[in-house]
Amino acid sequence: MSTIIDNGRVAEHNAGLTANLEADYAALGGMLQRRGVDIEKLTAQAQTFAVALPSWGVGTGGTRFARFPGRGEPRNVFEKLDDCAVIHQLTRATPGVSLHFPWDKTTDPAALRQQAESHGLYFDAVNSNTFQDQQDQAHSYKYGSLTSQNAATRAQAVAHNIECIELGQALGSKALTVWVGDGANFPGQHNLRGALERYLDSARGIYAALPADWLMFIEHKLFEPAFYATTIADWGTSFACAQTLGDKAKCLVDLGHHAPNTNIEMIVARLAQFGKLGGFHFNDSKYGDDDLDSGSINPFQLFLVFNELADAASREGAAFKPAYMLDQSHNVTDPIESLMNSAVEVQRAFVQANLVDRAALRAHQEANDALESAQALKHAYRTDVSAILAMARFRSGGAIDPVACYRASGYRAQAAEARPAKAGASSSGIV
Ligand code: AOS
Ligand code: ZN
Ligand code: ZN
Ligand code: ZN
Repeated sequence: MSTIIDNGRVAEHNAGLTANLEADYAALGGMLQRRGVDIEKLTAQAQTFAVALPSWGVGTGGTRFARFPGRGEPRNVFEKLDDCAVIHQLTRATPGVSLHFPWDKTTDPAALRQQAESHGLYFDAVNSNTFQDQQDQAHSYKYGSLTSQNAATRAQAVAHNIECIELGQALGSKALTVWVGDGANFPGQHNLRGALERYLDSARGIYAALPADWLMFIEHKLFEPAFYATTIADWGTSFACAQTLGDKAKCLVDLGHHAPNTNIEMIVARLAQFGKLGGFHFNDSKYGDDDLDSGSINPFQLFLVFNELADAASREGAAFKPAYMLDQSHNVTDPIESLMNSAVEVQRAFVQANLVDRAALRAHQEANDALESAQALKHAYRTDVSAILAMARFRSGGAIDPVACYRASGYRAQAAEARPAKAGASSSGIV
């Protein structure tokens, strides 16, 4: 595997931290042993963990008010892939990259695939985009795409999704994520049922084009850009659509796409129970679709989501593998640093959930011992598993402290030199 940051530098970074890591790991291992837990098993599990990177996440995000570009932002999909490779090199937890079309469209998919493979990366679900108009597009999505009143607009949106599948096939992807912003800003603007009927009709056209081994993920979102009624606003609608379309259609849960105080882990449990949990867009939020770094606001919620995933995995075994992706917008941090930290936070929740003593929890539940049931979760959640995460990275060839290693590498400064900002450019296809 060709690495972007010199492996010698990573080794040098690790050498300075190995003694402390060994000591922390031994202390944690001893503590876990007294609880009947084998640290080595948890570390081996942590080494298998993977969460895909969003290609759009390596550029600085923005809001509708402004975008403040960072230095050395990637200007095309090949440069985005390089940044993703750095994140995976140091964290060893992000081998998948989720592309977004047409932003990441290339005339040379073979070269892109080759570049990915040379860095030990593969392509995860591809994302379609019918929430904005592209230059020279025949029909506007201003009033909707898959739900448009205009049959030609709907056909164009379906054709775009089918093109995404074809582009994804050339890259080795196995799933298409469809999020549409379609909806209404005013009561009465849409016939609520009619809009969903048109959505389903369009979605059937996309579904019919799925290769046998592909999945279609339906991503719901409560609101924005539609502020009165979003057509695919909640997991109920998403579930109904997935059921209607067929086995290859599943629901995607973006953690920021729910009403405040929604019990997201319960949605996860429901979707898993009925075989419709397709995957996740991980991020965090305080108010809405904030797209903040995973685990930065409500890490306990992230843990509870993984607790449900661990429960589902224990029931269903290897067949249960929802797609894990990050979907974040980085406005005030270096995106590479945010994505590294976020991947580690999601991995942390995964490890903590594996630490839950499920037999004890079940016994407390059966005895109606609410207090001890809650403590069984808290006990796992309060355990600082940082040494396990660092050891997993170290053993997999990554950095013990990814952010520190990245800062010491000077990668951002080199990128700033190699990728001079284009005057007047607002974004390189990154919103
Ligand atoms: C939009 O809010 C969704 O989270 C989508 O996943 C979207 O495609 C992604 O954020 C890229 O813009
Ligand atoms: Zn999303
Ligand atoms: Zn979102
Ligand atoms: Zn978003």
